[in-house]
Amino acid sequence: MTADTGRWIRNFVDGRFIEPDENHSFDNIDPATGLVHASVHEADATLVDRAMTAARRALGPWSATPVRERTAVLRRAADLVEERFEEFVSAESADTGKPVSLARELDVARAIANFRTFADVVAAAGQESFLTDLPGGHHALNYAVRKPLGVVAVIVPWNLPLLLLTWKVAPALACGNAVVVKPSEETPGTATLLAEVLADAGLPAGLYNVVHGFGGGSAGEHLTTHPGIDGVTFTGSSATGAHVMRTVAPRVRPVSFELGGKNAAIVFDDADLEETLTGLTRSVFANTGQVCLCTERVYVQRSVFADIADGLVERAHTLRLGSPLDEATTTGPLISQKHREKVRGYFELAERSGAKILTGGGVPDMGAELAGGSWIEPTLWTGLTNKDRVVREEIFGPVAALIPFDTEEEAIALANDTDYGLAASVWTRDLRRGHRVAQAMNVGMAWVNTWFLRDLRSPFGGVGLSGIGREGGESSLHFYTEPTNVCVHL
Ligand code: NAD
Ligand code: 6OD
Repeated sequence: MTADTGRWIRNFVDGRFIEPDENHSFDNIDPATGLVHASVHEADATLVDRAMTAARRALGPWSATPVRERTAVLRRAADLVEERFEEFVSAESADTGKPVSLARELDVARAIANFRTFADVVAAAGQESFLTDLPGGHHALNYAVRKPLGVVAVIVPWNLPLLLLTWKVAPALACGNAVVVKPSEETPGTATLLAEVLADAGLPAGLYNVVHGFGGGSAGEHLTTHPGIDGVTFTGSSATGAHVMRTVAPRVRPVSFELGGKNAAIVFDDADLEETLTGLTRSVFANTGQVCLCTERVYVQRSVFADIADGLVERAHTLRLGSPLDEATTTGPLISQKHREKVRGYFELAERSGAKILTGGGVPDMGAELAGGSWIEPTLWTGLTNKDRVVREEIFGPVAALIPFDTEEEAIALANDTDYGLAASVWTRDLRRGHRVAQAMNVGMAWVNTWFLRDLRSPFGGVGLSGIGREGGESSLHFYTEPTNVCVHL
């Protein structure tokens, strides 16, 4: 089974790739060069409907398939991604512009881990049961039977395309669901390659369908307005999440939303300087700041403010922007020119708000070959406060504002002063304080002396504008299944 016809990235419906239509296509741009590297077939409403029909048909037999057989397919898929590792790395890097080293270490490695972990989690899952005491020495047995949610719409963004897709598809399939996935229009490649892998792993036709396109008026809207969806799992911006929620509200479907963030780091004066600077550098600049968990607000205790600011600037200068194919490159471009314009808008706003630019603030000269790419300089500011829009709104680029604080209470108040609530990190050698402050963070995930260290069995998600619900481990089991409680009078 192969997806690659050279120029075309095709839709995958009911176990086969669909012949592309020249009149319904869009360009796939390499963010590092600005050059078109493929054409993508845009799915229309009819094709989305075919995908939904195929998924519905495949659902019954799959949900009745023993769990060990379903999870065996996931394990084979993990093995096949491993066999085709470099192909996935190239496809992910070409779509996103991220360095191949990062795609290897993060995206493709995590796709494999997602399949294996959720195979383990679902294979080991039990069910809730309660022995209920009744008057007169009688009892009742309550037990909950978990059934698949059904046909699940999976909508993902462009920043970690394969990681986020497999994070949803693996548990959904293991739990006995069928999926129709809509990758981001910017990054259609690896979702399409995954169709080959899942078919080769023995996944029956109709259980994994890929429809390409945009949001409104395109595949995203066709999918979310389809009457056949039983649930939606969505990762993307808060604004789109809210829109999708309104779309599915009349049909009262379950949603899982992993949305934007404006994440804080709190650095206390007793923190290990080297460890903190290494962690902060990753958390601000990883994937060119395009990770929902990235830190854009760094609160630093006043006595170490200068050390942290100087150290971060020094480390920002060691980042190596360059061709994603160069093994020495640490930092790729932003995803698109459109996104770069948004980030540059915040650069201007920061200056108008009186920010002092410690480093960056512009567009780098990348030489003729990369001149058409959406490159941006890693940027650090001081002189801003929580009142400034730059400190309140998600920018989603390699940027952070450094803000001083004096007391623990002040740091907690500053970090929690946001409409978002995805992630935070706390840097201190005082572990009691680390636990205390991490627990006080109004977020879904808080780290102490580290960042983006993930155990896939732990709950992941956000509060406020950062989302609804949790996925990961048992939380995924809960989202991708519906319990029927059976009460037996013994
Ligand atoms: P986006 O919201 O623009 O798009 C996300 C997906 O939704 C894309 O596939 C897009 O085509 C689709 N979409 C857009 N409009 C739609 C509509 N009307 N109906 C159905 N689908 C629609 O987000 P993006 O720019 O691709 O990604 C960046 C955002 O994602 C950032 O805000 C980032 O914080 C967030 N994000 C969050 C997490 C998390 O786990 N919380 C992870 C990654 C990214
Ligand atoms: O690590 C994960 O499971 C996850 N969902 C990461 C999301 C990162 C956002 O860009």
